[in-house]
Amino acid sequence: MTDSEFRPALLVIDMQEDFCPPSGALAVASGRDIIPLINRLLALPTIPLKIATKDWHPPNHVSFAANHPLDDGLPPSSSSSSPSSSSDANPHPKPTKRPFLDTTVIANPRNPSERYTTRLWPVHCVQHTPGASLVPELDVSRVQHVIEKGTSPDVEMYSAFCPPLRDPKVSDSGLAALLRENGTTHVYVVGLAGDYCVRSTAEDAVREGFVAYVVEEATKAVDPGLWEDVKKEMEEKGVRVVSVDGPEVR
Ligand code: VGL
Ligand code: ZN
Repeated sequence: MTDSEFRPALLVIDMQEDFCPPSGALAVASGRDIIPLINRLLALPTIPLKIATKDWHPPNHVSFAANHPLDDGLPPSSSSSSPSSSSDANPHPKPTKRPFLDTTVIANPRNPSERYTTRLWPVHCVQHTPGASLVPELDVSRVQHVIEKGTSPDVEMYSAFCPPLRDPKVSDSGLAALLRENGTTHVYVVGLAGDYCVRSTAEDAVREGFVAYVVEEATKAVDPGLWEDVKKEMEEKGVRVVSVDGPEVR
């Protein structure tokens, strides 16, 4: 392979307070520990393009368990749901579904039979809140572009490229076009969470025609117990999971 065929980009996914201990609303265990390594990657002069993403939800986002009344008439898809309180502000909150479970949502309000299953989460990364800010230790001075995703209230969006089902209601994030404008051939995906946004972004990168690496030490999973399986599934889709200590990769 000639040098002209290797133009890498670094994609730093969702390094935000809400995904980090000690106080993030959806803290990923050890999520803060990967910041020094990500800063080392950000400092590499051999990577010409560095992009960070932010999960950037409106308060009424579909992925928040607190936005799903228990009695919405839609079947839960996993486990049983029991009431959870939603907000301190309301003295009589309507019981809502619990976070960390899958639920059925209506994809198209004009056609309620169009449904899909998605995982519910605690309220996190609400636009303009402290929890949505990038962690201050991250060396953002090296980042040329910040991409916001998950901004449409009724669409969950793990991938930094575009929503699942390529929903026509939601505009593409512009990431693929940005990479192409820069002549990018290979992407290195790092950040949080390994089993959700990092994974979806890397898989979409392959679909978009890029060579995609996930740097294993530079990510952490919401569910570390499933990480080995997630890695296999990513690799089956053409993502290359690599180690910073491994052989030099191209
Ligand atoms: C993410 C769950 C919900 C992520 C975002 O960044 O991996 N996970 N929203
Ligand atoms: Zn989110």
